[in-house]
This record gives sequence, C-alpha cells and structure tokens, in this order.
Amino acid sequence: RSQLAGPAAGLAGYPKFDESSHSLLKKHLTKDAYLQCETRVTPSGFTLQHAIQSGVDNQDSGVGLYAGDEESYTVFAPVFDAVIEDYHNGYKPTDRHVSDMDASKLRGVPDPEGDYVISTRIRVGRNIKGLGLSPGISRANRRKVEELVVEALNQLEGDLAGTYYSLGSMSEADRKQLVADHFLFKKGDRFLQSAGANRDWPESRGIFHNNEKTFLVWVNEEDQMRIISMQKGSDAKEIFERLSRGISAVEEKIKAAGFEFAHNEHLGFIHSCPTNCGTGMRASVHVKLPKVGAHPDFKKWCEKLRLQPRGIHGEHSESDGGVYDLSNKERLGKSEVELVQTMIDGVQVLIAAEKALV
Ligand code: ADP
Ligand code: CIR
Repeated sequence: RSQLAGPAAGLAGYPKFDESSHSLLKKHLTKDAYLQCETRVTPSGFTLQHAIQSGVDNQDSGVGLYAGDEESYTVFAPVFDAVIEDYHNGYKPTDRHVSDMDASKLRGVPDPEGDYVISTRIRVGRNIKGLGLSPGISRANRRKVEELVVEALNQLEGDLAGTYYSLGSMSEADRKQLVADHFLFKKGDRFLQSAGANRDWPESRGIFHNNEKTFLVWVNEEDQMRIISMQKGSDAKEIFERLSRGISAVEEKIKAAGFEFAHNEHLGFIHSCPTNCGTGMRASVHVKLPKVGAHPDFKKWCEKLRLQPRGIHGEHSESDGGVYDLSNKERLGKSEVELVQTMIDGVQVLIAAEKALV
C-alpha cells in the first residue's frame, strides 16, 4: 500500500475548533504536527483525518483522538505523543511501561462499613496483535476477533465460567436492562460513531458473563475486549484478584490459538483510545458523596488525588443523587497495583472529607 494518504494539501484540511472546545486534540494538533502527519497512512490504511474525526465532530471531547491500528501511535507520533504526555502525567516517548498484577500488595478497603461505596469495578482493555483497533478494524478481522475470543471464553472454568450473549440476538428489553444495571456498554456512543468504531453494528459485538455477573467481557466495542471484574461493596482486593486470574486465563487461551495481546514496552497494552494505553485499567467505585460532589472545589480535589470523576452511567454522564463514579485517571507508566491503590487512597480521602463537611 502507498505510504501517502493523498497529495499534500498543506493546511487546507486543518480542522476548525470551537472556542468552547477544551480537547487535548485541539491543544496538541498544532499546525506543524498536522503538516507532518497529513500525508501519512498506516499499513492498514488509517490516516490522520480518521484519527481526529471524533474530536472534530464532537467539540466537547475531552481527548478527541483515536488509533485505528497499533501503527497509528508511531505514524502519527507528533500528535499521539503530545496527547499521551499530557493525559498520562508527563509520560515521555522514551519512557517504559511497567506491570504488576499482584493483588496481595493492595492496602486498605475504601469503605469497610459500607456506608458510602455502593459497588467497585475494575476493567482492562485488550486487543489482539495484528487484527486492528475498532476505528480501523476490517469487518473480517472483527469477525475473527469474536470467534477467537468466544472460543477462549467458553473454555473458562470455576467462578470465571459463563455464557456469551451476542448483541445481535439479544432482545431489546434484555439489552436495556444490562445497560441500566451497569453491566453492558451503551449503544450509539457519538464519540465512537465519529471515530468509525460503530461500523456494522451490532455484528460481532456481545457480552460474556458468569452467573453472578462478577466477571464480564465486552467483545468488539471500543476495544476488542474489555475484561471486567465487579461486585457490590468495596473489596477492591477480591475484585482485582478475580480480574487478574481472568486476564491470565483469557490470555492463555488466546496464545494457545496462536495469537497474542497487542503490547509493546513503551505503550504497554495497545488500545484504540490513547487514554487507555498502558494498563488499560480503570478501577472505579460508585460512591455516595453528596456534599463533596457539590463542593465548588470537587474537580480540583479529584485532579490532585489523580482521580477522574464520572457520572452514574459512565463516561459523559451526570451524577444522580450525589453518587459519583471515581476512578484512577492515568493508566500508563504506573502498574496495575499502583493504580488500584491510587483509587483506594483517593476515595478514602474523599469519604473522610464527606464525613467532615456539614
Ligand atoms: P469504561 O469503564 O469501560 O471506561 P464507562 O465509563 O462507560 O466505560 O462505564 C461502563 C459502565 O460501567 C457504566 O454503566 C458505568 O456506570 C459502570 N460502572 C463503572 N464503575 C462502576 C462501579 N464501580 N460499579 C458499578 N458500575 C460501574
Ligand atoms: C473524549 O474525547 O471525550 C472521548 N473520545 C473519550 C475519551 C477517553 N476517556 C477519558 O478518559 N476521558
């Protein structure tokens, strides 16, 4: 395939950003970076215009940039490196990622009495090397991913064993209930839509879960896999231990089929969104913090504690009844254990603040 996206057009296709937009794309897509990347194309045919489409269509994006394949991160490095450094607390192009999945190292329980934390969830993303990323994946590769992953999941045993439900054959009522209960991804996310990640929906998408719905795997949404461990209460150690076993079991089966997770020393596990590279891990609680959440400095406190607040239905949703989703913000350059510990420690601080506020 040609290494040119087309004849150089200079700045003719440079996007317009609203004054109100605060995305990392707007901040880091300098004219110089744009000109460097404008004519480049990855081996699977992904261009800069594909990578930035979501942030251009959705001016309220926090980030606004997606990769269509592993190579997007190097081919469009002038933009991706800057966004990654900004989002992941100064992570440099020369830095190396680290990993530690040892649950026994975690210290403390956010809310031992169970007065504030409703539930805890830890998820990671995983993609299979060479099969593309959702914004650029081919229909054939997406089908291959579903086949490989479902075959791996069907071999899981003990508390990890469960059933795969394809999105295409699920009733609308069942789908809605799974979304409302926080188990399933939502449909038609406009950020993913613009990124090209919703093509051929709902084909090859689905969800696997065990009987208790404490171990779940999303297939072919934003990433090929989202591996999730969750339960009521705040026992992060138990949840992390189950997640760790689950990831290893899935990886072993994927390897037995002759494939491997997309990973490199610098970016850790490769994801379609640059915010997820590294561990791909988001460890979150749903926690009742009506006073802290309503405080004018809430966002500042979260930033200081390296936490990201989300609403009650996940990213781009609002809080309801003073319940917030709080999770580690960074995912790259720190180990899984460090990031879960960041969440535990930060949530403890905010619960103490909630108790102190009158
Ligand atoms: P992701 O976590 O994969 O980045 P979202 O932010 O959209 O994606 O969250 C996905 C779903 O997981 C949402 O329904 C959200 O409410 C739910 N969720 C997140 N954290 C928790 C938690 N601690 N307990 C219960 N549900 C949660
Ligand atoms: C956005 O830019 O808002 C969406 N594309 C999602 C960004 C990833 N999520 C995050 O942690 N802010």
